[in-house]
Amino acid sequence: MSGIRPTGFLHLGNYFGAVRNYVRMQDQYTCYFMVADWHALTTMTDTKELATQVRRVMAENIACGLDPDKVAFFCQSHVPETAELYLFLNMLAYVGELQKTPTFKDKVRLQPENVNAGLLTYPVLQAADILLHRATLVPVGKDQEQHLEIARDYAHRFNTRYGGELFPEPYAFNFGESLARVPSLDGAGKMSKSENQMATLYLSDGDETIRKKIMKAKTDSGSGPASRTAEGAVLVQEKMPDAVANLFQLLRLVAPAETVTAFETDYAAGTIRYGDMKKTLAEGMVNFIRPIREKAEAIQNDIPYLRRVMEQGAAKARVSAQATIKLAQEAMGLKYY
Ligand code: AQP
Repeated sequence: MSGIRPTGFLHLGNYFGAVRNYVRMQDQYTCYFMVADWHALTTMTDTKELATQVRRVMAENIACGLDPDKVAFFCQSHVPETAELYLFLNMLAYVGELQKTPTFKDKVRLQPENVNAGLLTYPVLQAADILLHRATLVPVGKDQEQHLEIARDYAHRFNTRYGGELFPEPYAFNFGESLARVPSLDGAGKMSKSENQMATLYLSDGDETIRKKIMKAKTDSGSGPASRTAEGAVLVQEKMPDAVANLFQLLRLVAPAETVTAFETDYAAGTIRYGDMKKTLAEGMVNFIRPIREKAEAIQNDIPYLRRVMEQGAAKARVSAQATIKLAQEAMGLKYY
């Protein structure tokens, strides 16, 4: 189980942190993936573009290889059972704990004029999304790791308070590897839909935009760990600067291993030419993003098809959701006859 907020165009972070794993999981697991439109409402006050954005995120997931026939791919608000479980879990969520969540603190900083209760209880809604399908594996990026800890707490608290083992503990999942965190091109934080847009590569970016963004990315003034000053003195850097490490991380995502090794060797020798590295990275990204962009554009405009996908996805998700809600009600003693 996992989800993505329809707050803008998908970017490389969403792809490598989440969607790539959705696609890898779809042949091996029973999967529930959703577009988290209720979550979007915590930060989105103007909903005029919401419908377009929901369709776009749906289209982009499908363009990346997600097959709506293999998984339940749905829109969060089409599964109203989510709201019932959210209410139940709110009774297990402590306000003090929620206030300490780093993502809540970040949002308070970013939108001080709109610190709504939905923002505070975002982790509760997210736990409801996951526990509703009694999911155990949650393919997400590094930024979501802490929310999974909260979801595990609620699963445990529910089982302890009401008895039984209804909810298994969910874990962030990346096929045994550490969780992905795709850095922004300016080295200041992660790529994100709603922040840092000039330093984020979107799956909708045109070829020239991709090239421009990458050529502007920060590097280093030298040419590797041992570089020379204008006076000829040798400077040795102990640690690869973050901006350069970020570029290598991005290069590894789209370039063959030999190409990465060649640039690493140049870097170690102090002879790397960052302009060449960026050009290689830009072409790798263009070739990676272009087919996804073109496919997503076509799907996004096919509203009857997307409607079928959403209806089919919600129908599958509601079977699992209704079964869980029934069991939760029974465990809680909400059965009066
Ligand atoms: N940079 C990233 N690297 C790896 N994974 C990432 N994810 C997001 N950014 C990165 C993963 O993508 C999934 C969807 O998360 P989201 O909808 O919260 O995406 P976002 O880009 O973070 O969107 P917003 O709207 O801009 O959210 P905020 O304001 O929270 O940053 C998740 O699995 C996430 O881990």
